[in-house]
Amino acid sequence: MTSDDIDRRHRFAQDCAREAGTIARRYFRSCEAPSSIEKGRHDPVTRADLEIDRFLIDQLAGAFPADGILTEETGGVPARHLWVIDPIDGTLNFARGIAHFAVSIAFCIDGRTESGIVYDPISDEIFTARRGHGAFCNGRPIRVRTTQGPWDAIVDAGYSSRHPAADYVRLVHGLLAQGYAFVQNGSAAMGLAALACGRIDGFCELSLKSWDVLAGLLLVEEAGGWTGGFPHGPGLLEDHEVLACTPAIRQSLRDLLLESSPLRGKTPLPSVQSVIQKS
Ligand code: LIP
Repeated sequence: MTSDDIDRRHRFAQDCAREAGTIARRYFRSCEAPSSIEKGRHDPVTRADLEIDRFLIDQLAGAFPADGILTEETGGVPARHLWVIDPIDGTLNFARGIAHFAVSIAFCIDGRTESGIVYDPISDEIFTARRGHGAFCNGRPIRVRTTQGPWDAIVDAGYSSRHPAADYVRLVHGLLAQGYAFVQNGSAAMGLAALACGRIDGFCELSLKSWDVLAGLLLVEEAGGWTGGFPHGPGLLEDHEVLACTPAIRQSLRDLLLESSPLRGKTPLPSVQSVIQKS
């Protein structure tokens, strides 16, 4: 696939994300929004998730019929050329009328994310990154903050009911003990976008899916931040620990996550380099 082919997909995905955002806005805080089904504890799916999921699959499959597609609501199988989509990341916020959710679209080639789009339909901010070409918000270049240390840093520590609460409590305790300010805003894609544009300093969660984070992780990397990556191949279908932050607090957050994770000390987080080499 040529660079022009990737560019075409990168531009097309931005148009799709904006249209998907129009659907989300139509449902948001409307009487239709509460019609949600619980997939798990604090893990709903709404009519809007399903409609956007279908819309994005139709658009992308129509424009690029040979590409594979993996989405939160429909699933899919890993492929060489693969779209990884979360129609609404932060569905619990969306379903409760909290304006903090996003459409997330990533395009990957041979296990490497090449394009990432995170669209916030409420603020009308579109965060975009193309590997090797930088990260942008509404077309303007973005960079991560220059963090001085924990006392100067805000970390979004996402919580998933799929993971033992005790590990999460240990993680939050560790963050506070080291002097970090901590938030839990309920959308991994939005957390990573906020990190990429310098609003916060770190994002971590003990258990996340590829569709929640692939686009956001590329935003952070292209904005000068550090990420622990995300396994591709069959790993795209599983839950994994995710960490991304500004370079200054990388070691401190890696240590905290190791102390909190159930495999404490046994499986060090991979470096970005090793993740890229493996894929
Ligand atoms: C959700 C997130 C949220 C995270 C949950 C969940 P969904 O995704 O991004 O931040 O804490 O584990 O996966 O279900 O709203 O797309």
